[in-house]
Amino acid sequence: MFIHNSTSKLDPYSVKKKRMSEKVRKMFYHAYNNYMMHAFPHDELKPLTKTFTDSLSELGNLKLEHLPQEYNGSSLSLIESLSSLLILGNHTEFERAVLWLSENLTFDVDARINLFECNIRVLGGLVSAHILATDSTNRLNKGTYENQLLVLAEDLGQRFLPAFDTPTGLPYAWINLKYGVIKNEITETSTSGCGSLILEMGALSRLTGDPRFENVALHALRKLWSMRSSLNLLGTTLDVETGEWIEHSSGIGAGVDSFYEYLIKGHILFGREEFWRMFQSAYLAVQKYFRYGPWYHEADMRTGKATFWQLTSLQAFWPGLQVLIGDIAAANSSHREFFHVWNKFGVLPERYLLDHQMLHPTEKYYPLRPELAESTFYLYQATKDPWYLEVGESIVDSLNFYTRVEGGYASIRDVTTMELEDHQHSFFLSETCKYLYLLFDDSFLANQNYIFTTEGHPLPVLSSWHEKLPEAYILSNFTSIKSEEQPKRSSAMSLRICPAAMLNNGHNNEPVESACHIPDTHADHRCVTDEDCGVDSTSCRRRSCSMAGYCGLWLLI
Ligand code: DMJ
Repeated sequence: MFIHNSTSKLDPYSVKKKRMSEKVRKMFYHAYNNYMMHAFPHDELKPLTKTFTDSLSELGNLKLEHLPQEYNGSSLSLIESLSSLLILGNHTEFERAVLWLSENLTFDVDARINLFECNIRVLGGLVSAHILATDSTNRLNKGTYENQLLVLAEDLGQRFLPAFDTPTGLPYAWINLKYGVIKNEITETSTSGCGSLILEMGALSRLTGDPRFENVALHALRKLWSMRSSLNLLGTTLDVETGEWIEHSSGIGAGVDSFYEYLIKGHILFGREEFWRMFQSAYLAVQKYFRYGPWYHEADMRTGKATFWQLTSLQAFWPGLQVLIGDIAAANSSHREFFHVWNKFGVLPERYLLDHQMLHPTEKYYPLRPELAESTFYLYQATKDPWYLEVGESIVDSLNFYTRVEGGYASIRDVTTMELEDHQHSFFLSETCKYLYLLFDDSFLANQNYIFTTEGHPLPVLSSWHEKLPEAYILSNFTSIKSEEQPKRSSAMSLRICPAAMLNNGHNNEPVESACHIPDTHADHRCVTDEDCGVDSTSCRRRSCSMAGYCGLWLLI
């Protein structure tokens, strides 16, 4: 995939991109400046009353019981904004924020936090910003940055470790930052809660040289994977002490979403074949048991029978994930359905009952979620189809029309009335604005391959972090010195898209299989069911099993 210079006269959309990226920049600063003015150093802004909420200790739906009087929050929205500030080119504010956090942030507080949320938002934010701060291209003032963010991240990572001290190695969902796991702690957690920690914890280990963070996250992930059913499906919630499933029904949305995301992104970041194998099986099972045309319903992990026919706002990240593995056709069709629902309501409702064609009676809200913007960004990167720019513009317009208020951006409580709620979630700064900006201006991605964590924090793909480099990576070596003739690639995804023309220009003109290839189970391509068949290397289309028992591209998607 070649980057299109947004200011180039050759790009017929350059004017629109410039106009839209400026619009999104203003959106970000409206949200950020209001947070800094009315809520900082607390966690999140309440844009209607211009006050604050210390939500980190409440994330995951439980209120903190032991919050000390003098607690001023964890500056969550500032941490979440760090990488966005750099992407927008605001080095001065980034540096100011880093210095403030270095001098003032402490995790030694009697606060019971949700491990998953704190991992993706705080640890991920700090680790990503540390890497960006130490990247020479970011021109930070020499001398002012002395790894302070990494010191904070390591301290936080160490406070996470007691959560993994369970008979199964699966971590508790909740931990007190000062005192560790509290007595009679809840033993229920979600699949994403214990199965999507590997990017942040792995990165922390690579940066500090302390293997414990990566080890505990890997151990938990392997344990979780061992609990899959014979259909390669997982449930949504489980008990960390017994290792038993509690909720057997699952889909690709809440409670499970980032589990799938971290398998493929873990593979890209760390080059572990093990993650790729898990991902292949898990992905095929999702496509087989959850997918219904462009929609994804939920199913029982034991039987594969459909349980709930619901579209949820969180599912909208799935097309973006499909872009990473080159399943563009499927990504495109699902994305179109999500956008259709967005258009119908003006934003994406949290839950829509597909079987009743109606909104869920209590989940009619839209908390400024990023997932549709995220998938739109990925699909535009993969296809350069200007239609995705139109989608992005429409998302930006809706956000400004319905959710912008004087004090920031407010969530929508009810998409049927567009009544607002007094909450600007931190992911609006780390994800929603970031993906919209990158859709229109991807210059940040020009010279480095990044993957984005589930909270939108960029982590560079480094060959030194790979345990073993698969051939396809070596042949398209992203660390090689670029000559004038060599096109710049825009991101880690470029290895994953199809058709993979670029990858076919290997040494001696020998054809190289595209990275999205999934081989058939049997080398002779014989099969009993579609599950025995993989994904075609040039078209990235799922093969299916013919009547005669051979894998092939028998059906059009
Ligand atoms: C974010 O915190 C992350 O994207 C997470 O994976 C899912 N929920 C929110 C955004 O909707």
